[in-house]
Amino acid sequence: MKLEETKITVAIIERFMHDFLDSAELDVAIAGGGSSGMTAARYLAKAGTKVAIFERNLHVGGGMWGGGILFPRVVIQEEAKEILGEVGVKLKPCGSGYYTADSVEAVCKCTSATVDAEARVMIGLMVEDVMIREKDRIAGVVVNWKAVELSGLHVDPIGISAKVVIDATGHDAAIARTVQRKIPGAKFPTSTGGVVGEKPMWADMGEKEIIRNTQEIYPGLIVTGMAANTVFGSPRMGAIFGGMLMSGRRAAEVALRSLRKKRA
Ligand code: 48F
Repeated sequence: MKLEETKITVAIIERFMHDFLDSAELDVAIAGGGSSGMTAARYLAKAGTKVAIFERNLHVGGGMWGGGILFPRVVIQEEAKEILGEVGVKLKPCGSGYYTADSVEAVCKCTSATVDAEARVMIGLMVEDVMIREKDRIAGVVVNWKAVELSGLHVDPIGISAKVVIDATGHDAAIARTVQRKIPGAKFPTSTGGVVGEKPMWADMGEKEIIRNTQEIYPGLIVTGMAANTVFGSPRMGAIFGGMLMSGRRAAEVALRSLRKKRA
Protein backbone atom coordinates (compact mmCIF):
# COMPACT_ATOMS: atom_id res chain seq x y z
CA MET A 1 0.00 0.00 0.00
CA LYS A 2 1.40 3.41 -1.04
CA LEU A 3 0.63 6.03 1.61
CA GLU A 4 -0.35 9.59 0.67
CA GLU A 5 -0.07 12.50 3.09
CA THR A 6 -3.10 14.24 1.58
CA LYS A 7 -5.28 11.25 2.35
CA ILE A 8 -4.06 11.20 5.95
CA THR A 9 -4.74 14.94 6.28
CA VAL A 10 -8.23 14.69 4.80
CA ALA A 11 -9.07 11.67 6.96
CA ILE A 12 -8.10 13.48 10.16
CA ILE A 13 -9.95 16.68 9.29
CA GLU A 14 -13.09 14.91 8.06
CA ARG A 15 -13.30 12.53 11.00
CA PHE A 16 -12.70 15.19 13.63
CA MET A 17 -15.06 17.72 12.02
CA HIS A 18 -17.77 15.08 11.87
CA ASP A 19 -17.31 14.19 15.55
CA PHE A 20 -16.98 17.81 16.68
CA LEU A 21 -20.13 18.84 14.78
CA ASP A 22 -21.94 16.00 16.47
CA SER A 23 -21.02 17.58 19.83
CA ALA A 24 -22.23 21.12 19.01
CA GLU A 25 -25.60 20.48 20.66
CA LEU A 26 -25.69 18.31 23.76
CA ASP A 27 -27.94 17.18 26.54
CA VAL A 28 -25.08 17.51 29.03
CA ALA A 29 -21.69 19.24 28.77
CA ILE A 30 -19.15 18.34 31.45
CA ALA A 31 -16.25 20.68 32.19
CA GLY A 32 -13.32 18.55 33.35
CA GLY A 33 -12.51 14.88 32.88
CA GLY A 34 -11.24 13.86 36.32
CA SER A 35 -12.69 10.95 38.28
CA SER A 36 -15.98 12.73 39.06
CA GLY A 37 -16.52 14.10 35.53
CA MET A 38 -15.73 10.78 33.89
CA THR A 39 -18.02 8.87 36.23
CA ALA A 40 -20.86 11.31 35.57
CA ALA A 41 -20.30 11.00 31.82
CA ARG A 42 -20.32 7.20 31.94
CA TYR A 43 -23.63 6.99 33.83
CA LEU A 44 -25.24 9.67 31.68
CA ALA A 45 -24.17 7.98 28.44
CA LYS A 46 -25.40 4.63 29.74
CA ALA A 47 -28.79 6.28 30.39
CA GLY A 48 -28.93 7.30 26.69
CA THR A 49 -27.96 10.94 27.18
CA LYS A 50 -25.91 12.86 24.62
CA VAL A 51 -23.00 13.90 26.80
CA ALA A 52 -19.51 15.27 26.20
CA ILE A 53 -16.56 15.97 28.46
CA PHE A 54 -14.42 19.02 27.67
CA GLU A 55 -10.99 18.53 29.20
CA ARG A 56 -8.27 21.17 28.94
CA ASN A 57 -5.40 18.67 29.13
CA LEU A 58 -4.49 16.16 26.44
CA HIS A 59 -5.50 13.40 28.83
CA VAL A 60 -8.43 12.72 31.13
CA GLY A 61 -8.07 11.35 34.68
CA GLY A 62 -7.33 14.59 36.54
CA GLY A 63 -5.74 14.01 39.93
CA MET A 64 -6.28 10.27 39.92
CA TRP A 65 -3.10 9.43 37.99
CA GLY A 66 -0.79 10.65 40.73
CA GLY A 67 -2.43 8.82 43.66
CA GLY A 68 -1.05 10.21 46.93
CA ILE A 69 2.23 12.18 46.70
CA LEU A 70 3.05 10.48 43.36
CA PHE A 71 2.60 6.98 44.81
CA PRO A 72 0.22 5.86 42.06
CA ARG A 73 -2.29 4.04 44.25
CA VAL A 74 -5.67 5.31 45.40
CA VAL A 75 -7.89 4.35 48.31
CA ILE A 76 -11.57 3.53 47.87
CA GLN A 77 -14.04 2.87 50.66
CA GLU A 78 -16.61 0.07 50.77
CA GLU A 79 -19.52 2.27 49.60
CA ALA A 80 -17.82 3.15 46.32
CA LYS A 81 -16.36 -0.26 45.55
CA GLU A 82 -18.97 -1.21 42.97
CA ILE A 83 -18.30 1.89 40.82
CA LEU A 84 -14.76 0.74 40.08
CA GLY A 85 -15.78 -2.92 40.17
CA GLU A 86 -18.23 -2.32 37.30
CA VAL A 87 -15.37 -1.28 35.02
CA GLY A 88 -13.14 -4.18 36.07
CA VAL A 89 -10.61 -2.40 38.31
CA LYS A 90 -8.92 -4.88 40.64
CA LEU A 91 -9.32 -3.78 44.27
CA LYS A 92 -7.14 -5.04 47.11
CA PRO A 93 -8.67 -5.03 50.59
CA CYS A 94 -6.51 -3.27 53.18
CA GLY A 95 -8.29 -3.19 56.50
CA SER A 96 -11.98 -3.22 57.16
CA GLY A 97 -13.85 -1.30 54.48
CA TYR A 98 -10.73 0.12 52.76
CA TYR A 99 -9.46 -0.97 49.34
CA THR A 100 -6.57 0.15 47.18
CA ALA A 101 -6.42 0.37 43.39
CA ASP A 102 -3.58 0.99 40.97
CA SER A 103 -4.31 4.52 39.80
CA VAL A 104 -3.07 3.88 36.24
CA GLU A 105 -5.40 0.89 35.96
CA ALA A 106 -8.26 2.87 37.50
CA VAL A 107 -7.90 5.84 35.12
CA CYS A 108 -7.46 3.63 32.04
CA LYS A 109 -10.43 1.39 32.83
CA CYS A 110 -12.70 4.32 33.78
CA THR A 111 -11.72 6.09 30.55
CA SER A 112 -12.30 2.99 28.47
CA ALA A 113 -15.75 2.40 30.02
CA THR A 114 -16.68 6.06 29.49
CA VAL A 115 -15.74 5.89 25.82
CA ASP A 116 -17.46 2.50 25.39
CA ALA A 117 -20.64 3.95 26.87
CA GLU A 118 -20.41 6.48 23.99
CA ALA A 119 -19.77 9.60 26.00
CA ARG A 120 -17.80 12.02 23.82
CA VAL A 121 -14.40 12.94 25.24
CA MET A 122 -12.90 16.16 23.86
CA ILE A 123 -9.33 16.92 24.90
CA GLY A 124 -7.19 20.06 24.73
CA LEU A 125 -10.38 22.15 25.03
CA MET A 126 -10.88 24.50 27.91
CA VAL A 127 -14.24 25.68 29.17
CA GLU A 128 -13.73 29.41 29.63
CA ASP A 129 -17.31 30.60 30.00
CA VAL A 130 -20.95 29.56 29.94
CA MET A 131 -23.87 30.53 27.70
CA ILE A 132 -27.03 31.88 29.30
CA ARG A 133 -30.66 31.93 28.05
CA GLU A 134 -34.15 32.50 29.35
CA LYS A 135 -32.66 35.20 31.59
CA ASP A 136 -31.39 32.84 34.24
CA ARG A 137 -30.63 29.37 32.87
CA ILE A 138 -27.23 28.06 31.82
CA ALA A 139 -27.54 27.00 28.19
CA GLY A 140 -24.12 25.60 27.38
CA VAL A 141 -20.38 26.07 27.57
CA VAL A 142 -17.94 28.34 25.77
CA VAL A 143 -14.76 26.56 24.75
CA ASN A 144 -11.40 27.34 23.25
CA TRP A 145 -8.22 25.38 22.71
CA LYS A 146 -6.02 25.36 25.78
CA ALA A 147 -3.14 26.00 23.36
CA VAL A 148 -4.72 29.32 22.41
CA GLU A 149 -4.76 30.39 26.04
CA LEU A 150 -1.15 29.30 26.53
CA SER A 151 -0.01 31.16 23.41
CA GLY A 152 -1.71 34.38 24.48
CA LEU A 153 -3.25 34.80 21.02
CA HIS A 154 -6.48 36.76 20.85
CA VAL A 155 -8.82 34.14 19.34
CA ASP A 156 -12.54 34.06 20.08
CA PRO A 157 -14.03 30.89 21.54
CA ILE A 158 -17.12 29.00 20.32
CA GLY A 159 -20.33 28.04 22.09
CA ILE A 160 -21.59 24.50 22.64
CA SER A 161 -25.28 24.23 23.52
CA ALA A 162 -26.20 21.99 26.43
CA LYS A 163 -29.40 21.59 28.42
CA VAL A 164 -27.33 20.92 31.52
CA VAL A 165 -23.72 21.80 32.40
CA ILE A 166 -21.71 19.94 35.03
CA ASP A 167 -18.80 21.66 36.75
CA ALA A 168 -16.27 18.86 37.33
CA THR A 169 -13.21 21.14 37.29
CA GLY A 170 -11.91 19.99 40.69
CA HIS A 171 -10.55 22.25 43.43
CA ASP A 172 -10.95 25.42 41.30
CA ALA A 173 -14.73 25.08 40.77
CA ALA A 174 -13.97 27.17 37.70
CA ILE A 175 -17.43 27.15 36.17
CA ALA A 176 -19.28 28.00 39.39
CA ARG A 177 -16.84 30.87 39.93
CA THR A 178 -17.42 32.10 36.37
CA VAL A 179 -21.20 32.09 36.90
CA GLN A 180 -20.77 33.95 40.18
CA ARG A 181 -18.53 36.55 38.53
CA LYS A 182 -20.50 37.06 35.34
CA ILE A 183 -24.13 36.80 36.40
CA PRO A 184 -24.88 39.59 38.83
CA GLY A 185 -27.32 38.41 41.47
CA ALA A 186 -26.67 34.70 40.84
CA LYS A 187 -27.41 33.00 44.15
CA PHE A 188 -26.17 29.54 45.03
CA PRO A 189 -27.78 27.44 47.82
CA THR A 190 -24.67 27.84 50.01
CA SER A 191 -24.14 29.59 53.36
CA THR A 192 -22.89 32.75 51.59
CA GLY A 193 -24.95 32.54 48.41
CA GLY A 194 -21.72 32.15 46.44
CA VAL A 195 -18.63 29.91 46.27
CA VAL A 196 -17.61 29.43 49.91
CA GLY A 197 -14.16 27.90 49.25
CA GLU A 198 -12.55 24.58 50.13
CA LYS A 199 -11.67 23.79 53.75
CA PRO A 200 -8.52 22.01 55.05
CA MET A 201 -8.24 18.23 54.93
CA TRP A 202 -10.76 16.12 56.85
CA ALA A 203 -11.29 12.93 54.87
CA ASP A 204 -14.33 11.60 56.74
CA MET A 205 -16.23 14.90 56.68
CA GLY A 206 -15.24 15.71 53.08
CA GLU A 207 -16.36 12.31 51.83
CA LYS A 208 -19.67 12.56 53.71
CA GLU A 209 -20.49 16.08 52.59
CA ILE A 210 -19.57 15.65 48.94
CA ILE A 211 -22.71 13.66 48.17
CA ARG A 212 -25.02 16.30 49.65
CA ASN A 213 -22.99 19.03 47.90
CA THR A 214 -23.49 17.41 44.50
CA GLN A 215 -26.47 19.40 43.34
CA GLU A 216 -27.88 21.86 40.85
CA ILE A 217 -26.63 25.17 42.24
CA TYR A 218 -28.08 27.38 39.53
CA PRO A 219 -30.65 26.48 36.86
CA GLY A 220 -28.79 24.21 34.44
CA LEU A 221 -25.53 24.07 36.46
CA ILE A 222 -24.59 21.05 38.58
CA VAL A 223 -21.41 20.74 40.64
CA THR A 224 -19.58 17.48 41.28
CA GLY A 225 -16.33 16.20 42.79
CA MET A 226 -14.01 18.62 44.55
CA ALA A 227 -15.80 21.47 42.75
CA ALA A 228 -18.89 20.61 44.84
CA ASN A 229 -16.89 20.76 48.09
CA THR A 230 -15.23 24.03 47.07
CA VAL A 231 -18.60 25.60 46.29
CA PHE A 232 -20.16 24.55 49.60
CA GLY A 233 -17.10 25.14 51.80
CA SER A 234 -16.45 21.50 52.69
CA PRO A 235 -13.06 19.90 53.46
CA ARG A 236 -10.67 18.31 50.99
CA MET A 237 -9.88 14.64 51.52
CA GLY A 238 -6.61 13.68 49.85
CA ALA A 239 -6.00 10.44 47.98
CA ILE A 240 -9.28 8.72 48.77
CA PHE A 241 -11.43 8.66 45.65
CA GLY A 242 -14.69 6.98 46.65
CA GLY A 243 -16.38 10.33 47.22
CA MET A 244 -15.37 11.54 43.74
CA LEU A 245 -16.82 8.43 42.12
CA MET A 246 -20.05 8.53 44.14
CA SER A 247 -20.38 12.25 43.49
CA GLY A 248 -20.01 11.64 39.73
CA ARG A 249 -22.74 9.00 39.85
CA ARG A 250 -24.95 11.35 41.86
CA ALA A 251 -24.30 14.21 39.40
CA ALA A 252 -25.59 11.96 36.62
CA GLU A 253 -28.79 11.28 38.61
CA VAL A 254 -29.27 15.00 39.29
CA ALA A 255 -28.67 15.82 35.60
CA LEU A 256 -31.19 13.20 34.46
CA ARG A 257 -33.75 14.68 36.86
CA SER A 258 -33.03 18.20 35.55
CA LEU A 259 -33.40 17.01 31.94
CA ARG A 260 -36.74 15.35 32.74
CA LYS A 261 -37.97 18.53 34.47
CA LYS A 262 -36.90 20.65 31.49
CA ARG A 263 -38.74 18.32 29.09
CA ALA A 264 -41.98 18.38 31.14
O1 48F B 1 -8.90 17.62 39.66
P1 48F B 1 -9.77 16.52 39.20
O2 48F B 1 -9.30 15.14 39.32
O3 48F B 1 -11.19 16.75 39.93
P2 48F B 1 -12.21 15.75 40.65
O4 48F B 1 -12.87 14.86 39.68
O5 48F B 1 -11.27 14.84 41.57
C1 48F B 1 -10.51 15.40 42.61
C2 48F B 1 -9.35 14.47 42.88
O6 48F B 1 -8.48 14.44 41.77
C3 48F B 1 -8.49 14.85 44.10
C4 48F B 1 -9.18 14.63 45.39
C5 48F B 1 -9.54 13.22 45.79
O7 48F B 1 -10.09 13.18 47.06
O8 48F B 1 -9.43 15.55 46.11
O9 48F B 1 -8.05 16.19 43.97
O10 48F B 1 -13.04 16.62 41.51
O11 48F B 1 -10.17 16.76 37.69
C6 48F B 1 -10.57 18.01 37.22
C7 48F B 1 -10.27 18.07 35.73
O12 48F B 1 -10.84 19.25 35.22
C8 48F B 1 -9.92 19.82 34.28
C9 48F B 1 -8.56 19.52 34.85
O13 48F B 1 -7.55 19.56 33.84
C10 48F B 1 -8.77 18.13 35.41
O14 48F B 1 -8.47 17.11 34.48
N1 48F B 1 -10.26 21.25 34.18
C11 48F B 1 -10.13 22.19 35.15
N2 48F B 1 -10.58 23.37 34.71
C12 48F B 1 -11.03 23.17 33.44
C13 48F B 1 -10.82 21.81 33.10
C14 48F B 1 -11.65 24.00 32.46
N3 48F B 1 -11.89 25.29 32.69
N4 48F B 1 -11.96 23.46 31.27
C15 48F B 1 -11.71 22.15 31.01
N5 48F B 1 -11.14 21.31 31.90
